[in-house]
Amino acid sequence: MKTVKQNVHYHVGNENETDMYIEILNGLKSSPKSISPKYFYDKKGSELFESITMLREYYPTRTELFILNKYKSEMANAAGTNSALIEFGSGSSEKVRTLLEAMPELKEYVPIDISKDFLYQSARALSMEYPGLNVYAVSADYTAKFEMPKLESERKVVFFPGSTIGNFEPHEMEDFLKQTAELLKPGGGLLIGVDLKKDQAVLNAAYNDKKGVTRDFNLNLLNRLNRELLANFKLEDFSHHAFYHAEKGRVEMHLVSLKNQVITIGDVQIAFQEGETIHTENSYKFTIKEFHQIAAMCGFKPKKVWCDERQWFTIHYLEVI
Ligand code: AVJ
Repeated sequence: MKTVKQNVHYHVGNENETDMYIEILNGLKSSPKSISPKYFYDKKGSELFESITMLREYYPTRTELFILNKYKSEMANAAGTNSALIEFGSGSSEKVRTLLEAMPELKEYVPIDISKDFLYQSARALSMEYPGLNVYAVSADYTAKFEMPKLESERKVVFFPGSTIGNFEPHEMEDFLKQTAELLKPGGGLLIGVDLKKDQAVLNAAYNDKKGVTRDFNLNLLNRLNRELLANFKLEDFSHHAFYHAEKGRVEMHLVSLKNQVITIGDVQIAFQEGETIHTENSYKFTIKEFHQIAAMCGFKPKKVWCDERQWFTIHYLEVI
């Protein structure tokens, strides 16, 4: 039998044992009530997010891809040769393909994602498209400690697109950047997508699209709790509320209870007052200067920043000092 030389390798970086039931119940028993935005992404939620990225009002994905495409050679230059490229939250590895076009000499790519099956499938597909590239798929929660496979390259560069960093609270963002600096070691690079502060009307429209896809995305969380945690939320008794909070510099998303009601999750009861909300997401926005200051506190030296003409979105390249 002919053996096929495989250029894809699978690793378990950490086991993701945080119990969804416990985490969600804690959030709903707190005051104010909250649920982490990471729970948006069940199958339906991932599909709805995909639809969001194609909405006229939702500029981040489109703008980031435009910047990536326009400046990919400069980014490849900054990343340097003989670096391994590590991607956090790689998903289908769609964005990295643009970058890879400008990095034909890249030898090692390490996609890291929490959803194992999808990650392995995407890594396999990518490895077949790039026979000269070694793909090390790592299933892990990259916000926690995880183990890396042994790599040949001298340097590491982390690619973290999507402005996902905007979902972190300030202290979580600091922990994350410090942990990333530790992984990268001095001289290592971070190529990261960061959404900018801008006209509030643009921000509000991006999270309140006319078609109501963002509303469905937010409400789908309740469907997920009904299905996976045996809850009995009635979706018609909650509404989508998203707004830019200027003092906090973030878009907030909430699910608003439209009446006094008691819902059950398994055998636990949760009471809602009319108007009470579940806070489901923060999406922080930054100025270039703000982001540079935070990064500097965490051991990064800003090297380069690429932007679209309207100055709505940035991709930063930073190096660990
Ligand atoms: C995936 C976190 C970047 O904050 O814009 C889109 C998620 N939420 N519409 C964002 C999201 C509502 C998105 N991120």
